[in-house]
Amino acid sequence: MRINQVISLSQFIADQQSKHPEASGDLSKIFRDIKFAAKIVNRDVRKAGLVDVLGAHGTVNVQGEEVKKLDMLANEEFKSSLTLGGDCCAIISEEEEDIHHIETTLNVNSKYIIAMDPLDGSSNIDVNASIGTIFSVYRRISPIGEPVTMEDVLQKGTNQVAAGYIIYGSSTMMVITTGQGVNAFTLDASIGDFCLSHPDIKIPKDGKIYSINDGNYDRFESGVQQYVDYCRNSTVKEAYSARYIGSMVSDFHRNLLKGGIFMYPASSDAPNGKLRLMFESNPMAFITEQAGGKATTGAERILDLEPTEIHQRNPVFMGSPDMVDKLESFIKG
Ligand code: AHM
Ligand code: MG
Repeated sequence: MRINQVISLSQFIADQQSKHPEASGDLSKIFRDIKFAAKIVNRDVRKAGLVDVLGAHGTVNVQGEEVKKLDMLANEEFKSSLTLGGDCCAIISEEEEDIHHIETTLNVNSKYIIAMDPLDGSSNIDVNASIGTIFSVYRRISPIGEPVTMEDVLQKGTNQVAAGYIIYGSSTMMVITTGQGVNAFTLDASIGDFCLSHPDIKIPKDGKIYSINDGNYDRFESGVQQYVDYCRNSTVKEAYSARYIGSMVSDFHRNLLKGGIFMYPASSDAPNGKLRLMFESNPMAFITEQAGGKATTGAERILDLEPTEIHQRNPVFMGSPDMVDKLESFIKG
């Protein structure tokens, strides 16, 4: 009998680390903890309609947005798993105003910092559409054992050691990069593990999908409006399709696999756009570039942005390189 070879996420990370004899193995442990939390969040998302976890939590997060119960649960679950694992010394989260220091003896002597959006696309929770978790892993700059500083958590995207997202969709999938390409692992519920399903993902060089909140069109700068006009009015039959669900992980994931551009531009009422550099832009930009795509604010490469505050926002254009080039040519006039 022939048995198909199944590569689990843990096996894959271990194999990658074995190519670097100097690696301590701590990054594998970070993925172990993220994987564990992802499985718990996945369980909660799957039964969200059955138990009382849907709907607003009744508080607002640090950006003044309503916090849903599932956001809170996901935040706690990732924090808990990363704390118990002992290999993460601090977390910054879209749901936390400040640095979350982890002060157990094990954690203070660890070197990794996590930036995360524990449940992105929260407006989709109540309507049963796909949502996701986004994360980045950074190595601290200050000496191990000392209190984690702002400089440790506010690092440029180019400093990411790893990044990824988990999409809770028709299946649950984790898409990751450690700077050696992009790979995706689908959760096989029957064995309870993430298995390599999409090795070495490359985004198509060009695409047909543009994803943008068209309702904001009147408030975009003219270059962005012109690009949207270009996509809408292309004379080539069926040249472009608009696809936008309002859940970054879902919109991004579709474009990564099929080719396309995801856009969340600045608008006259939101001069830096909506998406957060540390929690959404940087991890997705790292994945985009590792898959052969481009990620820009329209003026500069996202991964080169110098962060100045935990919750800062920036305009986002990312996806197939030819589409991003075209968009930039409109912005530059
Ligand atoms: P959230 O982190 O509060 O869920 O907001 C981020 C989400 C993204 O997933 C998505 O791309 C964007 O907000 C959609 O915003 P809009 O509804 O303004 O189009
Ligand atoms: Mg978010």
